[in-house]
Amino acid sequence: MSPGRIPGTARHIIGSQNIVSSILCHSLQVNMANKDTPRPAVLNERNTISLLGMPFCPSTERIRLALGWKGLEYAKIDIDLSSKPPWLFDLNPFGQVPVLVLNEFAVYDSMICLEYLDEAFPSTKRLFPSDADHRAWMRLFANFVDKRIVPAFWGLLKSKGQSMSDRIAMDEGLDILSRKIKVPFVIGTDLTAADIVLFPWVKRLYTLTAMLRFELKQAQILQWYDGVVAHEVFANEASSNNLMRRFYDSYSLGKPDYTLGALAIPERELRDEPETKQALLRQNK
Ligand SMILES: N[C@@H](CCC(=O)N[C@@H](CS)C(=O)NCC(=O)O)C(=O)O
Repeated sequence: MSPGRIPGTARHIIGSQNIVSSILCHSLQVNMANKDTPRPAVLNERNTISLLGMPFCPSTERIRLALGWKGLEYAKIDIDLSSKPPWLFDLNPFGQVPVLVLNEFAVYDSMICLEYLDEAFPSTKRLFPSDADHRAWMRLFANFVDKRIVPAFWGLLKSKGQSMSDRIAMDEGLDILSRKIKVPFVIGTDLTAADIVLFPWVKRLYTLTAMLRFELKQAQILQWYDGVVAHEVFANEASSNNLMRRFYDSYSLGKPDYTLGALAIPERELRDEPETKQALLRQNK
């Protein structure tokens, strides 16, 4: 069990209900479910949070980070997006991940999931500030990431860094963000949804520099990233850089290899292995 998680029986207030959760385990329930995989029984378990996701999906990463920050246990159901199980569409008509399921209620779209987690579990660490202006600012921040950074990222990935318009859009977007971001966290001293929303994208820019032929130069963003990447929640929940590179390599060739998702478990053991200083030293001996 990762540090900071609410172990065993946990008590949460959901809406007006006071729910005592039965054992909520953070375990892999299904590894890369495909069209032939039956609907997992855990989806019907009372008071158990299930996260349907994909190990390399940046939106799923947001939810893993949020659940980690809140110390909420959950059952992980990874989906093979090249062979979607029919029951995924019952939970999200768009057939996308992430999807959060709790007591037969399904929520999708990462930003809506983050807001839902804050409202459903008000006694856990908050992701959003309480006053209207700051909440709106955070939604605008997320909107900027999703409308400016995300499309430029896909454009760079698909063109292997050749698309000049995406290169310019990314640089301009990062310039704007760097003027909004504080350190160690986006709004200053507290970790919030803004850090969680941005992190997976900066991580990808950082990790895929060679593939994207794009160098992140904004000092403020680099400083912010260095700080959050060392934070316990980010260190525990972020996915393996090496597998991520292999996955995006296959994605950029138009054939995303979702089978790599099965290797992402257990992510912690595989994370960064060939890249750590020790491993490099061993290789170079
Ligand atoms: N706006 C959504 C985007 C979700 C999304 O694009 N999910 C991708 C995986 S990262 C997906 O499910 N792709 C499969 C598909 O679109 O068919 C969010 O933030 O949750």
